[in-house]
Amino acid sequence: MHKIQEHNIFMESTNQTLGEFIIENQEEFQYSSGELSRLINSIRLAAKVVNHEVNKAGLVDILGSIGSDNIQGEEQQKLDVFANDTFIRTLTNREIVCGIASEEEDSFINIKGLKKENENKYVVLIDPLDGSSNIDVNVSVGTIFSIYRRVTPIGTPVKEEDFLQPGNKQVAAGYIVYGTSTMLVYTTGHGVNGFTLNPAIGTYYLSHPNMKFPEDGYIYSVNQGNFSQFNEGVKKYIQYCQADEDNRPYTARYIGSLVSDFHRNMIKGGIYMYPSTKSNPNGKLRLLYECNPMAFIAEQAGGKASDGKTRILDIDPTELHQRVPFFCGSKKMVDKAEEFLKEE
Ligand code: AHM
Ligand code: MG
Repeated sequence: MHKIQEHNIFMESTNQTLGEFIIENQEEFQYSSGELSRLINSIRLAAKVVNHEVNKAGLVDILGSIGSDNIQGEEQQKLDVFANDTFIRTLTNREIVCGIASEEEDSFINIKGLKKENENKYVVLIDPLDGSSNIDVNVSVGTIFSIYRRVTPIGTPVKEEDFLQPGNKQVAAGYIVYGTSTMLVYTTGHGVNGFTLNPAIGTYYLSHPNMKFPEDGYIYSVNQGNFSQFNEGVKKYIQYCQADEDNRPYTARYIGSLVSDFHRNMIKGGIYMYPSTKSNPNGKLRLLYECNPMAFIAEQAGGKASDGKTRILDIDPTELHQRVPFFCGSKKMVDKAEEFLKEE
């Protein structure tokens, strides 16, 4: 049986708020002008609004589908639309970015300045409500965001190439998990910090400073219902996880909400996998909205993210809604999964 690992759950309580933390760490940003800080502040605000709505989902007529499909033919839930609108509206009204791409939008959005040219440097890519099929059953969902500096000239309309950058060019990335408590976790390339929302006063407090993936873990998270559709390497790795040897079998935990599965694995040690399947040869998850930001956070927390062979952050994207197989988590576990995949 597996031995219980030491968790890196941080019980220290600090009184530092997210707002204070952002100001204090502003100089860490390479091109600090306060713009990135204001951008993260806007995301923090939008996340509070979405959190409020998610939490009353069971009370009001907000559950269920609105009967339209998004670009990828998936049914959009009402809260998906609400979260998408909230993030886009907040970032647009505050004129804080020059462009936004969202998992829920067909194409990217160019943000024009109201009074003068938009001189902002950053573009945001967002999955406004990830795992939304879980909302109806009161299971945690999340928001994922990723921030890049534009590559086209400031003051001109953004182009697709501003969004199609490899993940190693991200300047910040984060997620919000709307769980038993609401947390915002983010990185600007200087480690990963987690903030918990105190709903009574609407303030996030630094609750998980310097989060780290345990180097090894004992949890594997995969939709095992797809087992018959996985390739041999993935099947063998899953069998390895289940074998009664050394410190195995591992524990299987799969919420079906990437943010929540990732968050648990980062705290306890584990691997999340969404491999290619016969019906989805590139897996299900989107490189730009889901895999890159999670990979950046994972690496900043000492973990690893791979498509099975290549580092996620080194993949050159070719389209906005591109999908890739995803293996992410404790470094030793991802290394092991790659070993099995290489043998193919
Ligand atoms: P979504 O962006 O449409 O919500 O899909 C992404 C979600 C992930 O959060 C989750 O890990 C995965 O899809 C679950 O997929 P499946 O139900 O195929 O296991
Ligand atoms: Mg998603």
